[in-house]
This record gives sequence, structure tokens and C-alpha cells, in this order.
Amino acid sequence: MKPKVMIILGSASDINIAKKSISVLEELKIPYDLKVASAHRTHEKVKQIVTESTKQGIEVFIGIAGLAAHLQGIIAAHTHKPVIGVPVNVKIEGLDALFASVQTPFPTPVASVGIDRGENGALLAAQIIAIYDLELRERISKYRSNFYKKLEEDELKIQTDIYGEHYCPNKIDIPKIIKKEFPKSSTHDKVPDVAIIPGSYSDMKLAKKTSMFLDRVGITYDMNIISPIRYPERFEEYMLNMNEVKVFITISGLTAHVSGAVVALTEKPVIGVPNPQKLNGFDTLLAMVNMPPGVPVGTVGIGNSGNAGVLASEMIGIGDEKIGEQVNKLKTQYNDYVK
Ligand code: C2R
Repeated sequence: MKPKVMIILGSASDINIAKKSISVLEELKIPYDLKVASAHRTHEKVKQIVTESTKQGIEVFIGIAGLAAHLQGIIAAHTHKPVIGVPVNVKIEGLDALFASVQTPFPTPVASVGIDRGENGALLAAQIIAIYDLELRERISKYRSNFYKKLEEDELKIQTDIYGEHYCPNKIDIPKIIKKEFPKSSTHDKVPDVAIIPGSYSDMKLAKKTSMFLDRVGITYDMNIISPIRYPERFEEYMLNMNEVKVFITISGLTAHVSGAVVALTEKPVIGVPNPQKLNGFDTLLAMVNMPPGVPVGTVGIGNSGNAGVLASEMIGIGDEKIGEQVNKLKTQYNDYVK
């Protein structure tokens, strides 16, 4: 058995967060490896692990680190495979690690998940691998439906404890878990590889930068302004039609409902780009990245929609050699150009 996911911890002290990732990978039966290496303390070791594991066929990296979490960016600098960042709360509620993980410059994206959200890091890794593995996608779907069941059980528990005189529950017919239909094959001639979803016209400028990158790499995409708040029915219909795309990219400002609504309705990986409209984009960044367990949004830096294009290409590249080579070439060319 060869590992598909490489987990790197900045320090052995991050192990409790890594354990959350491990338990998800175990449950989903995904082979993984784990190393401890710090970009600050053992820079060469990180570089060696990343370049060697990329050659040996690792499909996704997960970097777990607290404080000035440069580890994730350094991993992304040495590979064209997707990198997921899990910021750890060591000081100031983990905000230092979150910013260090998410705000990497173009073209070195890190798909950051919420602070201490090791389980979401692993789940996002699983969703990326499952782009090309239908059986794994079904396991993910089952795993996620357990959240639905648990919520029902918890709800019943607290409801039976309510003795209020005015408590009068309504009878509402709620459908049991909605069964998602999976396509027989994950490739289809007419379906685009990526769905770019800006929540409003004001997100179009950023969306254009994403599509420009996808055009360069030769990845097909659909781009549609769909707001789940403004047009909920149209949104659901769109999601049904886009069932077969490989990756979703959501671009939004303010409350970022778009990314949350998309991740709720798909087993495919979802990338979020916060568009700074108010509060310099802090509101949107936090709303996108700090998702609860079971619904990860791989968030890139504020306004960095170019990085969303690179990240989607890296995800598609794990099962498409031509795209993989293309994104590797573009990343290397850019690095040479900056030199
Ligand atoms: P120690 O407990 O070893 O002092 O580490 C680690 O990930 C850990 O959360 C404290 C915190 O420092 C983080 N660390 C980084 C990096 N190396 C270690 N952020 C790095 O390379 O980015």
C-alpha cells in the first residue's frame, strides 16, 4: 500500500490536531504518511520530504502548524500537488497561523481550513482524491450523512428535556437524508471541469482572474452568478445540473453564504475566495474558512482568485497528467520569472 496523503506537522506538539485528521483518513480508508518537520527549524527536511513524496506519488499534502505557520507555504513552494493548511491555535486564538496559512502569494496556493479543524483538512483531502475515485466519494457521502443522523439524535435529546409550559412543537415532515445520485463515470464530454460561482456582479473582476488561469492551463469551466440567498431555487437547480464538475470555486464578499451553500450540496472539493468588500475582507475570510466539521471550504487569500485557479488545476492534475505537468510548468516558470 502506498500513501496518498502526506501529513506534515510543524512540531510534535501539534499531534492533537493531527489525530483528528488521522481518524477521518482511517475511517475513509485512505493510506497516509505522517512526518514532523518545521520550515523554520528544519527547512531542508521539509523540502526533501515534499520533493521526494511528490515524485513518489503523494496526491495531497496536509500541513498542520501553529504560530507563524510558514510550513504550509513552503510545502506549496516545492510541489504542484494540492496543499491543505490546518492552522493551529497556539497563541491569539490561532489567527496568526490562519493568516500565515491562507495569505500565500500567487502562484503558491494553500487551501486553508478552519483553526484546529484537522478533521476538515482530512475530509478536503479525501474529496480531492475522490474526484477520480467514485467508491471513495460514496464513503465520504456516508461519512457526512452521519452528521445528519447525529443532529437528529441530539435534537431529540434536547427536545425531550424541554418542560416549558408554552413549548408546543409543530409537526413538520422532514425528508430523510437526501440521496445524492452519483454519475456512473466522473468524466463527461459536455460537463465543464470547474464551476466558478461568483455570488454577485461585484465579484466578477475576481472571477475573471480565476478563469484566465484556467484558460491558460486548458481546463474547461462554467461561470454563473448564483446567489443562494437571492435566488435559492435557481441555486439548487444549478447545483443539480453541475453534479458532474470536478471542482467548485466560490467567490463572494460579506457573509460568504455561497461557499457554505455549495459545500452543503456536493461531495466535490470547494474552494473559497473571499472578496474584500467590508472590513478589508476579514468578515468573509472568517465566514468561509471557519466551517464546522464535515463541510470544509478550502479557502485562499483575500482577493487572491488567481490562486483559486492554480489550486483547482492542482486538484484536477492529480488524475490528469497533462494538466499536472502544465501547472507544474507554470508554477516553475513564474518562480524563474520572479528570480
Ligand atoms: P513547539 O511546541 O515545538 O515550540 O512549536 C508548530 O507547528 C507549533 O504549533 C510551537 C508551534 O510552532 C509551530 N511551527 C511552525 C513552523 N515550525 C514550527 N509554524 C513552521 O515551519 O511554519
